[in-house]
Amino acid sequence: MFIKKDEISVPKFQIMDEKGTILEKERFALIEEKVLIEGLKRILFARTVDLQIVSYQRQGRMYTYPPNIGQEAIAVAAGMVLEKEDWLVPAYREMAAWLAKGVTLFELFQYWGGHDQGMALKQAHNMLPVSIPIASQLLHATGIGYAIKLKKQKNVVIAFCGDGGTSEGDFHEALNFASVWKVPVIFIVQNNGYAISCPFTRQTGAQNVALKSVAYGITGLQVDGNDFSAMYTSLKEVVGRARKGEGPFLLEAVTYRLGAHTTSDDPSKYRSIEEEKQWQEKDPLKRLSMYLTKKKKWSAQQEEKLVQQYKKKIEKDFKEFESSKSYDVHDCFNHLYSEIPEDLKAQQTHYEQFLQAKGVQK
Ligand SMILES: Cc1ncc(C[n+]2csc(CCOP(=O)(O)OP(=O)(O)O)c2C)c(N)n1
Ligand SMILES: [Mg+2]
Repeated sequence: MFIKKDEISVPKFQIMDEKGTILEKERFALIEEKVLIEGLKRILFARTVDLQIVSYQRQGRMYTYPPNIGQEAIAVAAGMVLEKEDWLVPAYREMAAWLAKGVTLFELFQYWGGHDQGMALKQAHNMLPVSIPIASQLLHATGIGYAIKLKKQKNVVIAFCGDGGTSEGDFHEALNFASVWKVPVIFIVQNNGYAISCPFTRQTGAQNVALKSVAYGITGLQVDGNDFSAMYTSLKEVVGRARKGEGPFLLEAVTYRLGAHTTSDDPSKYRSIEEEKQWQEKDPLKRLSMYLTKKKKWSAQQEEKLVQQYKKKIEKDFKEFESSKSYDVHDCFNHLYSEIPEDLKAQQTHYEQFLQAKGVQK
């Protein structure tokens, strides 16, 4: 009489396992080697930028930042399948996809450096700004999908959120209407195991996120998000079907946040070193470089040389950011009220004093 929820199972799609062994030979053969090399280079670049930003933050040269380390294969694959006119609707932990859309390092530094101009997105085409309010962006993604359909365009939307985001009402509303309207939106949930300190087991009573697609009447899939080849292959197919008018898709990318939630978080308070070590073995960068090294298409020396090149570029752009005009402190307070209330005025004075004491104000 009842739906047997525990008997419905969702297989996790994987092509290359943690040791770099190919499990799905036919599918793997369809990926050109140059795509794998490009994927690895982009993961390496995103990783280098990520580590540098954390280091700048630790030196007091950057504000709070959410590290991407360990999750990069997902955003890299998304960035590689998106075409110019396609839309990217980001959360905040998929930097490689923003870079693919044309966000510059300078803008990235500006944004995480607290300057609103960083998300003016002067060069990135068809991308929404980063969304810090969890899952609110998904409604916009469905709306953009609706507009694309209305205009009879062939573009798609890729929208990101995290496992925590799936508990928001906005997630439900976005997926429900995406399904009803059959819009070309691919919802990628980066399930990195945690929403700050809340583990996935306490996020939902469901087995996983992918299964939720069934209830919405949406096609879904669970993918090993640390397997670049699986992410690339599945997204290619999923984007293709959305372009043909086959409606929305829910893709759960299973991964792990190897770093802290943000630079102000301490994960040792809520998870074990053993758990972190287990996931370090599944690192997407390690996996792909291991495979390509075995094939003699990659080497540790080449990787080190690239990291040095990337670091030079990052350092140059970061210095440019540091010597650029900092944001006007008053912009935090302006444009909220026509007449600024007394309590806000007091906050403003306090803030100015704080910045002066830190020697930040230019
Ligand atoms: C609407 C809303 N509620 C709460 C927060 C505070 N908050 C910031 S990040 C976060 C956890 C999000 O976790 P998840 O969706 O899994 O994304 P992750 O950070 O793991 O990438 C929360 C609760 C917020 N930014 N927005
Ligand atoms: Mg999460």
